[in-house]
Amino acid sequence: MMVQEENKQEEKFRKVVRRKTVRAFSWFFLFLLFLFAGWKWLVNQPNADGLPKPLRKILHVNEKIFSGVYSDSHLSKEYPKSSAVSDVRVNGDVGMKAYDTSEWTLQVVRFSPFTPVPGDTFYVTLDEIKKLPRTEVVFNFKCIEGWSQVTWWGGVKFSDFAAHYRVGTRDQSAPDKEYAPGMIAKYAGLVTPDGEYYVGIDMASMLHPQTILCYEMNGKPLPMNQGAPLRLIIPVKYGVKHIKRIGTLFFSAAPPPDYWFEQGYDYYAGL
Ligand SMILES: Nc1nc2c(c(=O)[nH]1)N[C@H]1C(S)=C(S)[C@@H](COP(=O)(O)O)O[C@H]1N2
Ligand SMILES: [Mo]
Repeated sequence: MMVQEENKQEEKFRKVVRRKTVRAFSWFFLFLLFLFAGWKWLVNQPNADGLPKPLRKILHVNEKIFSGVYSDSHLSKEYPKSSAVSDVRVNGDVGMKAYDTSEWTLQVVRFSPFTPVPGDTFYVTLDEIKKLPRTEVVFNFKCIEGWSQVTWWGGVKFSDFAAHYRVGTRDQSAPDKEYAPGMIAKYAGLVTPDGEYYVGIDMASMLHPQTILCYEMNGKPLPMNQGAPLRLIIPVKYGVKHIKRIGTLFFSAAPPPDYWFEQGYDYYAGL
């Protein structure tokens, strides 16, 4: 009698366990199905600049939030020179094939919203750039691959360069005053001499006081593999925007082509 009762209880218990197990697995299976359907949906969405539209939208929202939170005057933390590393990492060699820097001049194309006019394109030598006020920045250089290092750079503030050559600014005395008022560049585009690497950057970030056209590293001339003779250092952005070996600088109202953006990365790449 006792044994029978126990068996019954056990049978009942087994049933409950079985039912619960089946139910749990069914939910789990449904969950997997849901994940799979969601993923299918996502990858089948129309693409926007190399990413499924919903993902691109998230990046746009990110950009809105962060460009609002950080004003143009927000400064990146600076460090003493003594904390800068001496063995600066070399990362990325697109557009960095063998090159004779003695041939180099910076090609600058002024923003011309209408048909180009004579004088839109001009060339600046390294000596001319070095005559502009020299500045330095020591900051934590961050790459989207997940590494960072405190590095020390020297050059001219882009804002000083822009004011001197009257490019990409609101200067009313600029020779391009025949351009319609309000039609100022929204972006700068920078390209390596061979056209292989290129970035597009919003003017607010370009004119930021820590953004420099850089020709020195650790107090010495910029090494070849770090972008000699001239690279961009822009602490408010991730490493991808710090283009090495600038050949051409131009300005535009629309976002210029951007190497890593075309691979699906965030255009803004702000910090
Ligand atoms: N011309 C050129 N500039 C470039 C790259 C590149 O591949 N080619 N890589 C970028 C990336 S992803 C990073 S993190 C930094 C690295 O700069 P470094 O080599 O001085 O560390 O350069 C940026 N500038
Ligand atoms: Mo990077």
